[in-house]
Amino acid sequence: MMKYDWTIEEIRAIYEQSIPDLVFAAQSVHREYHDPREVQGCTLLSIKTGGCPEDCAYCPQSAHYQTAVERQPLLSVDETLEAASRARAQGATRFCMGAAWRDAPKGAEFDDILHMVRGVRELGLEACCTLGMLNRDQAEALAGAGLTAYNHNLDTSPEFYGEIITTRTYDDRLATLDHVRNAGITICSGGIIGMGETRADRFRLLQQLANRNPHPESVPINMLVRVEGTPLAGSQETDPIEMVRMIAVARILMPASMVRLSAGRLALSDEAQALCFLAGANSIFMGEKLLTTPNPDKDEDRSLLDRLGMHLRRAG
Ligand code: SAM
Ligand code: DTB
Ligand code: SF4
Repeated sequence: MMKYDWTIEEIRAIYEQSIPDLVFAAQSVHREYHDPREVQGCTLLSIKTGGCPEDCAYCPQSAHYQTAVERQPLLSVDETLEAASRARAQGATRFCMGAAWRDAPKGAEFDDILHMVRGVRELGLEACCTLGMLNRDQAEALAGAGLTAYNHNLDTSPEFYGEIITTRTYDDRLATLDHVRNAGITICSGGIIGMGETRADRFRLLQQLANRNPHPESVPINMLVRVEGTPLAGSQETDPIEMVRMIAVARILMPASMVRLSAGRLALSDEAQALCFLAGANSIFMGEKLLTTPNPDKDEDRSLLDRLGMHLRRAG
């Protein structure tokens, strides 16, 4: 049942159940809407890397922090489409292009992005971009090029947001999501756990996502990747069980959405990842790199899915 008026008390009650009860509830919902053996493979490519003017405390690409990330200007359309072909050959059905921008550019660079989107669609892949803030015209142009989805994470609760990012507001984020929705592009929006937030912040993030009507079609749940040089480098390790809870609750609140087990998989055992799939995760990023940080390689993922009797969603 679709519901868009979740209260914090309802979310808390779901989140704080025992793991057997929570995972059972999530798996039951999952089976009503999805094939429990199937996972979507998405491939990420950083098309513009580093030097970002925003100060997101988790991010190795912010120009505010000294990290090992090397800056790279926008890739060419050809380089990007070659990477998309390789992703398709590896079994990905969605190709996600990420850029370290505060907002999407205008002019020649934006035209390149539109070409990339058209090219990715022509390969028969879903195309997703994450380029920072968009205005209405940019969202409409991306829709015209055939963009499937736009990723723009809310990251955390409105209350905790200012502790993590000071160069933009939660309302800026919501405004871009509205432009994306109004242009007819599907929304990919989720968050990060392990940044020092409380459970109450997680409930509020889940509430913000689940009370959007329609729900975001895809919900990435990231576990903080602690990167040397960022303010959050010394954060405490995240308990993988909290990741399972986040995924399960996202699945229950947004039954038809794709829930993506996103950044942080290298810090999860095979067994923890299996629990995440049981809890309703049905999408992963494939390939040895996310945007700038490492990710399990495709052979490891194939072998894990094999051992679990699961498989990647086939194209088409
Ligand atoms: N600049 C654009 C933006 O912020 O929307 C797009 C790229 S940005 C890197 C995309 C998302 O990556 C962020 O919203 C954040 O949720 C996630 N992310 C960045 N660094 C991360 C980290 N160290 N650990 C986990 N997730 C991270
Ligand atoms: C999302 O939620 N996670 C991805 C994607 N959307 C763009 C990005 C994760 C980035 C992790 C840090 C890095 O590799 O730079
Ligand atoms: Fe820039 Fe995005 Fe990183 Fe924030 S998360 S610093 S906006 S690249």
